[in-house]
Amino acid sequence: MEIVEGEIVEGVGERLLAALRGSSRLVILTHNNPDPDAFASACGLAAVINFLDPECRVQIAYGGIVGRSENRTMMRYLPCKVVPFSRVRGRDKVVYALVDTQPRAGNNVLPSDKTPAIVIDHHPQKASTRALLRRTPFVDIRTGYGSCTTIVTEYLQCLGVSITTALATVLVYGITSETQHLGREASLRDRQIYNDLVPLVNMRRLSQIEFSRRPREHFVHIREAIDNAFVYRQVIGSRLGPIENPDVVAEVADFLLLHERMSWSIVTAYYDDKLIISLRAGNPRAHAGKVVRELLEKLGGTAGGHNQVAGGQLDCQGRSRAEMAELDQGLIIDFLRQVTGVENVKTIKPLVSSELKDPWAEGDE
Ligand SMILES: [Mn+2]
Repeated sequence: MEIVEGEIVEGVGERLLAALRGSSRLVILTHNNPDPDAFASACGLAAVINFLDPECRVQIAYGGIVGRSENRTMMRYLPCKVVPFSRVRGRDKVVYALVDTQPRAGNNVLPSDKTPAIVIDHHPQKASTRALLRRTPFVDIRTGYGSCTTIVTEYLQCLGVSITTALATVLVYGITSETQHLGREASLRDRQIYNDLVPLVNMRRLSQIEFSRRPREHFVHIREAIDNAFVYRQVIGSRLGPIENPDVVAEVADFLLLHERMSWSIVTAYYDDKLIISLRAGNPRAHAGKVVRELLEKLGGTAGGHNQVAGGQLDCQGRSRAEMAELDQGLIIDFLRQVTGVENVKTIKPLVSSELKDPWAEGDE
């Protein structure tokens, strides 16, 4: 059953239970390299399911890794255990829920032969996911919401599930981190739910998560990102080349957009045989999701996102370093053309370094 945007979540308990069809095990999958919104949504949904059916064993799992310091700290404080999907046993005997992602979106590890029981998300639907969603018993996608956490918190409230301090703290971090403290892509509902949750939060813990301490490598990554940073008109970007921590891409994209004169940031990197891209826009009506889809889908990649935050990936298995360098550079030029309207893009300048180096140069990892 599909819930129409803005509809009150009445009857959500019955509908979720019906979707589970009496199954004794539910695996809640987040998107790969989960962010705070994904973790918080998963924990909220786990609390909902535990409340509705205490007999059902709920596990939260993710693909990829958790690299960002804030997210690693958050993970330590989650009210539920979260494991890499590789650690989930009996994958054929469980039912699946997806949060903050959708089947076939290209950013989750839902086995390709599975139809999920539950999909809860705030990203726009893609043509490739539509057929599977029609067969999914419970679908709640609300693109007008700034965070997926807000949707799940509505379920908790609607069902009268008691929200512990630990849960409230991660829910609030899910919302604030996703919306930059309600300043980016947040709706009235995000704000109302945030206001309801704040009195329950352990503020000291919230602060510990947001201002988490970082390892030395973090500073190395930041230095490299700045060394490689370029500007062209109102666009700032950085090509990171091969990396070991995919979370760096989104983090650097956010960081570069702090530049006072820039309205777009783009960051590319290579991880796990994929070229990954993160886009950020300062304008709330920038259609970053559409821009990144146009950029990647013609090359066979997957992409998505909202107005100000978007990303995508392109499978690059078997390509040589030289081919990768060309592809990476080509994507940046294509993007610059699209958002600046300049047909013949040249004189891309370094942000601070004396000259831009090639992140794909041999022996430079
Ligand atoms: Mn989200």
